[in-house]
Amino acid sequence: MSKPSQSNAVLVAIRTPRVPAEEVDSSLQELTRLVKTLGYHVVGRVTQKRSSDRYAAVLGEGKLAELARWTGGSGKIESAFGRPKNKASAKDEADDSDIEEESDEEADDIIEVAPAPQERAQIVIVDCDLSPSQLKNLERAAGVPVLDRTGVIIEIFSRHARTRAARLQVEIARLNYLAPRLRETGSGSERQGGGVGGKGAGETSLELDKRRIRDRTKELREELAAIGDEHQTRRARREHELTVALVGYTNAGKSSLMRAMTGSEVLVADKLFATLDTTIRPLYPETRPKVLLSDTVGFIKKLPHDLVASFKSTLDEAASASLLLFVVDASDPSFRSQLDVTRKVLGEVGATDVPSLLVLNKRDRLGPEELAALKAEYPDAVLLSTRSKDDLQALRERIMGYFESDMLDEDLRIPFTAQSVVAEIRAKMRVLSEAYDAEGLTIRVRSTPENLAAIKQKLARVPKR
Ligand SMILES: Nc1nc2c(ncn2[C@@H]2O[C@H](COP(=O)(O)OP(=O)(O)O)[C@@H](O)[C@H]2O)c(=O)[nH]1
Ligand SMILES: [Mg+2]
Repeated sequence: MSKPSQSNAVLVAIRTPRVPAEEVDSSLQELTRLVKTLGYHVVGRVTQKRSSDRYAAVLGEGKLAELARWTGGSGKIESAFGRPKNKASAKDEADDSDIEEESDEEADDIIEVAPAPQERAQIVIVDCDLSPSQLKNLERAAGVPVLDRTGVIIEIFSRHARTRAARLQVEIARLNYLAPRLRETGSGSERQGGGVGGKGAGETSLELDKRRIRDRTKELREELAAIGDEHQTRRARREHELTVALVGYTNAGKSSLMRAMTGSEVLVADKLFATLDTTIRPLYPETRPKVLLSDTVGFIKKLPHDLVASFKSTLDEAASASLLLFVVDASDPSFRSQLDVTRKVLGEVGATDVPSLLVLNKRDRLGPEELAALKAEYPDAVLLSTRSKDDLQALRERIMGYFESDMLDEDLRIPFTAQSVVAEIRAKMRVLSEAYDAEGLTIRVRSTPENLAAIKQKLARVPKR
């Protein structure tokens, strides 16, 4: 990686008594994957048991200091200018100390020494949603930007939004998220959160920023309404392309499948490149006709309600696909309910008429009995592991078989004057046989009806000698 120092993250999680430990872990695992998707390298984690995740400082004093060791911050909430804490946070701080003793006993991941400078994190990412003032406090203590779960998800959605409607939708969500988190920016780059009572020259500019956001949001909503249904145009654009969209929860194995089926291992090895790269790629080795695979943004557990609309619009890719692959982690006990949600949401985004195939992934994690039971339960599904070359080949054949069942075999008569058409035929159709004679070429092809019709139209326009 060229600039590792720009991309280290440290994660923060609070374990509250109400949430079972497994849930906190799986949520943190999911967050780790989301954060990697954004191109960050997770260098450390700071977790704490607390009675609530609503404390003004989020973490207790000891844990704040631990966090600061990762980021090089002060570990203190006071601003750099020594402004005393306002009353509200001082009171919270007092509450904190009650819990502090209990929580600091949990020594599972206390880091005694500061990490090496190259291991320092440039961002803190918190696995819960933070109020604007919590975010501000944590940024002060850490001395680096802080992103919460919703912030991470919005960022991922905005990278995955492709159509204009999807981009508008995500932009609206981003502004809604941003508006209450805006704060005064002092002179220079120093972020100076004006305390609760803080009034001053800056306030007008803050008000101005907020008004700009309101205006912009209104504009975006109007634009969104004006676009109406893009479905039709998307369909038209894709008509001649065969696309397969991978859909399912994060961690199901969509990206692994994508990599394995499109031969893009090299690119994915470095996440920074992978995220900049488009997520639509042709099957490799290439097929005739060409089949494109697209990786959608995964379904996320506990998706905040405000983000549901933007999440759905990032699924546009799937709604215009020729075939959907529902990918599930068959070793995850909750895959059936996840599959239900996936199907339901895809119906809601207008993908009801797209044919689909169920892919039960990670079969290497299951025993013979479980495998037999799954086969009986889902006789039409493809049971596979992305780590098995044979399984991947079988899936490839299944996909091609599906498309070919819709295809037509036909003899095309091509005069010598139409060589350019031959190149197009080879690119778009599967050539079954070819024979030359004195006037030209006869090619027997297997093709989608659309491609066949298009080529025949071209051939009809070719001047006869
Ligand atoms: N055991 C096993 N793990 C897999 C398999 N396919 C993917 N994984 C792992 O599952 C995790 C999630 O995979 P990923 O492709 O990133 O999932 P995505 O979130 O759906 O894109 C990764 O740690 C993969 O290495 C498989 O066939 N077997
Ligand atoms: Mg993925």
